[in-house]
Amino acid sequence: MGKALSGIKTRNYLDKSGKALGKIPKFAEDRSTLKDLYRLMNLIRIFDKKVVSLQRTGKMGTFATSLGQEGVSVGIGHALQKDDIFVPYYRDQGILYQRRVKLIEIMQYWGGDERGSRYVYNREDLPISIPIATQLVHAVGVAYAVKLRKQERAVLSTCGDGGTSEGDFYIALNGAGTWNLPLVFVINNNQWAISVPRAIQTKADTLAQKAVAAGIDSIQVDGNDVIAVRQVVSEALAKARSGGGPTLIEALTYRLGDHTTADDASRYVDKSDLDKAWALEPIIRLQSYLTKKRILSKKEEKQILETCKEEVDQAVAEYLALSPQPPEAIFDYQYANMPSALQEQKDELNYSLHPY
Ligand SMILES: Cc1ncc(C[n+]2csc(CCOP(=O)(O)OP(=O)(O)O)c2C)c(N)n1
Ligand SMILES: [Mg+2]
Repeated sequence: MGKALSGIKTRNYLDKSGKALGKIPKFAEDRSTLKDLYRLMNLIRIFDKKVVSLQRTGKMGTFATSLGQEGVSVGIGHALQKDDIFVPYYRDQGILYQRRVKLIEIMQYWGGDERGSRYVYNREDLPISIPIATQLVHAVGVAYAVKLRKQERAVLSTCGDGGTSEGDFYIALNGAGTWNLPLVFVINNNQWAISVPRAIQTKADTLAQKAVAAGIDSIQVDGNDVIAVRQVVSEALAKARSGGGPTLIEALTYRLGDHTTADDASRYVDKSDLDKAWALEPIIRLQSYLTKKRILSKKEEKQILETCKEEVDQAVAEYLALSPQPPEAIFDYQYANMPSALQEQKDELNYSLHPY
């Protein structure tokens, strides 16, 4: 590890056992909001598990779960306001869902059906980005447009810990700082970039401190404490909307599953590290708090899980009932006006599929 940089703060409200460390934020005094956060984290976990089963049975393409990181995506999604703009990476289903992107649309995307990125209820958020950190630069452009139009909106974009080693990450930070943009970056630091551990990803002691050179504010947050994520992101968004400029947030969490369905993490993740991380995961953390505070009864918890399961099952049934896209659809979504070279390839494919 390199030198620790003083002044980078870490925020949490719940300790490891789910006990409040002090005063909780105002929004978390509302019992139904807390139950909603609990419901959302469970919904995403159930959804992720189901999509993996679909992949294993040949009904889905490669998929990235957010197992263990639900506190990060659910906290962010809950903090965003309708008029804000979200520029995602590929492990953000907990945010997308709260942006009114339908579960079926998320499944269509991972199933190779490009129509999934044409969100029915939300046309301004950007589609999922797979090329690492490129979305951060797109977010700078979007935030620049928001600023030019003098709109009171914030833009939020996410990336992983590995993403912070990309040139695009530094370019985006520099642009956000230089132009004092209404932009919030959140790093989902799940401690792994496929099989590369955080410890050898960078010599920097924290990822948050990478903002210092760009002159922008940064903070770490306990990503397994959904209350803290919700609060820290809300504060950064409010600052962005009111002209206070950008923030970099490093959310500390752990990837409890494989990188994607194309990975087998048991080949490189130490079992005892994984066991330790399971003890800190965000759903149990909030559940302990809610139980201690008598906010959630066993009966309510059971009901919540059942409703989540029903919602996921229904979305999956709809997804499975869709007729598959024809092979030539792979040409259809890149350009508004298809270049002639691509048209030729499409014609060739059409001919080989339907020669007579
Ligand atoms: C520009 C680019 N290089 C390489 C890849 C291959 N790749 C996909 S995911 C990944 C690791 C990313 O790790 P991290 O940023 O920590 O995000 P996480 O998947 O852990 O959420 C890599 C190298 C890619 N998608 N894009
Ligand atoms: Mg990572």
